[in-house]
Amino acid sequence: MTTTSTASEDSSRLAQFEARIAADESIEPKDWMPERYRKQLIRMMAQHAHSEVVGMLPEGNWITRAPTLRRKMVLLAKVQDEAGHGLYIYCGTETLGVDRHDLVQELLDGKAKYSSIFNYPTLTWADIGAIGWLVDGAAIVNQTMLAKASFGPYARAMVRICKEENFHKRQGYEIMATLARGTGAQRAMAQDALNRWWWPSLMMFGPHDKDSTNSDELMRWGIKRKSNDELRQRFVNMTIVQAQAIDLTVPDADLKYNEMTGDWETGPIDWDEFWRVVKGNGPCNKERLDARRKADADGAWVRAAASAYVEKHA
Ligand code: FAQ
Repeated sequence: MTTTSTASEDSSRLAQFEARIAADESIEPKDWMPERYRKQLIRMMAQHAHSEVVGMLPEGNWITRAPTLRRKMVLLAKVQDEAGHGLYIYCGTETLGVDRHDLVQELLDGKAKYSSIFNYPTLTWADIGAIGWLVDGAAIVNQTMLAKASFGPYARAMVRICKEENFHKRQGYEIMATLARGTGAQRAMAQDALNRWWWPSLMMFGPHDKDSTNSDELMRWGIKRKSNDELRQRFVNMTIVQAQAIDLTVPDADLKYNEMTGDWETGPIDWDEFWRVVKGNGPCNKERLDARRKADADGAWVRAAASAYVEKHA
């Protein structure tokens, strides 16, 4: 009897919830939500927060080697921004009833996913340009849509994050444009960085729609507004023109323009490589997790001191 009334109560709440989604209302932390909606948001937001934090490592590697003081200041500011993005999103997950320390522990234990892109090495200064241009560029395309996500705290974090990502993208493109019109060696360095970051950037958008296990549910609940392939195509169309403008060539012999659709069509993406990286076997997965574990251990005394201070003044 109790079970039946709970089930019917839940189905009426679910109907109300879905009506709110259909009316494009923002869902806020204290509102009723299906458990699956909450779980999906925690999964996706935690992966996103981890990506921002792990994403500091490839670029952080170049702060001491930036070629000028101006470049160093810009890069330092950018890397700090990424830390801030991680913090906003971890805060957002806590509105869903989880503790960020548990999420971070899952990352340190190697159980949580983060974006595949951050498992590639930054070999030259041009890689810093390529990351800003391509990786932040891809992040903007993806996150501009997430700024319209149905969950209020996530959507609002995205609005602020996208503003900063725009600055990141511009500084990266400016580095690439400067190198591309520099000496022969600088130009070759820019082209080499584009060659190495192009395909991993396309993989950031996730598997093709037919292989995306979460998309249907996320789109039904207004968390994702566009599919992985739609966003990837939007990014390709924007970026090819930007590469042409600075006379760099995208490393894809099959790339062609489709007059009918107005889309640049790419050759096949190497999904074996993608899954290898996602499963922990990319070029830098071990190095990235080791760096996070070391940072966590080195920061233990700060956390202990902060908690002791809070307890003393409670
Ligand atoms: N890497 O069913 P779908 C940034 C997993 S932030 C690793 O299609 P979904 C800023 C996926 O989790 C970059 N794993 O998944 C920055 C799922 O596994 P699960 C991060 C991936 O969620 C710039 C499985 O594959 N941005 O760059 C990846 O519907 C510079 C099946 O996939 C976000 O996190 C991948 N690339 O769509 C920072 C944005 N793709 O969990 C520093 C928010 C898929 O079922 C420096 N997230 N997987 O075990 C999203 O928009 C979505 O989660 C997608 C994936 C589009 C990433």
